[in-house]
Amino acid sequence: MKSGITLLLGATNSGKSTLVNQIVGKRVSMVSRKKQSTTFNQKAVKNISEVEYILQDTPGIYSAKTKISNKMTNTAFSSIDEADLILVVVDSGSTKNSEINKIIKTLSDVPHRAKVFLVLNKIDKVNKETILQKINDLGDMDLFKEIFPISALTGEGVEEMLGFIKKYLPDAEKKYSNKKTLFIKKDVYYTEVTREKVYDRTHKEIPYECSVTTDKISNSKSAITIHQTIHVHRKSHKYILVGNKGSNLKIIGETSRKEISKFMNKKINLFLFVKLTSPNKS
Ligand SMILES: Nc1nc2c(ncn2[C@@H]2O[C@H](COP(=O)(O)OP(=O)(O)OP(=O)(O)O)[C@@H](O)[C@H]2O)c(=O)[nH]1
Ligand SMILES: [Mg+2]
Repeated sequence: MKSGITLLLGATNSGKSTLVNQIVGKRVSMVSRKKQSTTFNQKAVKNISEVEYILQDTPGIYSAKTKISNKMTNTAFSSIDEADLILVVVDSGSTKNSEINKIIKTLSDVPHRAKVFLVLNKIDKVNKETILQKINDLGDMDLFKEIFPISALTGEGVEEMLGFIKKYLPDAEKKYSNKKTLFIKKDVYYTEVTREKVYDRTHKEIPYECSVTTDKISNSKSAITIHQTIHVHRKSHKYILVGNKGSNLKIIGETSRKEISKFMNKKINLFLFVKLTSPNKS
């Protein structure tokens, strides 16, 4: 039996959470076309024959220095010393290398025992020349044991990658039961799902300025009833979030409810409230 932690590091939007979901085969990590969708280091687990892959998703790394970016970057880097393997995930179509340079620098400065691999993601949307160029740009570094061109979205190359990296995982007993895929508390998971739907249905600054809380959960035999509040700080945001005759809020609630229901395999009653609060209260 092999078992170990694989840490995913990369710039925001490079596709780390999509890759975790693709491997686990379930939506356990929040994915968004917007930046900063993952905000904490989240574990998920996948068993394939005699191998237990414990995947650790992280927030995107930022080269820019703002308060929030620093916080996210520090969170992501905080798990480096626990990792057996590290996958550095790069968007093959992106020409920006400042984040990956920051990761490379950190990995050479911070002591760790992990083997490091380069994952060139999103190969479904770039041509071969672009991929080769990227390999040329990043591939000759001593740091990476191997380079995997993959598409986290379509799954291309993912199985081969897992097959290859398993030999670098330590021989160890299984740590988690086969049933366990979710490593966060249920209320955090419910909050994350709704937050993702708010991201999808709003634009510009709103997603970053509002927050979601799960206030009450009650379980019965047939259903789980969840009460949540979306906290906004401006009247105009509340107006946009709720939408014409509540239409936007309705879609947010419905998509969130359906996803939670699919995951929990149970009927979900979801009550969503929108509350105008001052920024430091929510
Ligand atoms: N075409 C294509 N799109 C992808 C692929 N992987 C991820 N995406 C898209 O890229 C966007 C960002 O994906 P995420 O998985 O949220 O990226 P992330 O690295 O987790 O981002 P943060 O959590 O903000 O750090 C989403 O719109 C995904 O659908 C891929 O292989 N191909
Ligand atoms: Mg993410």
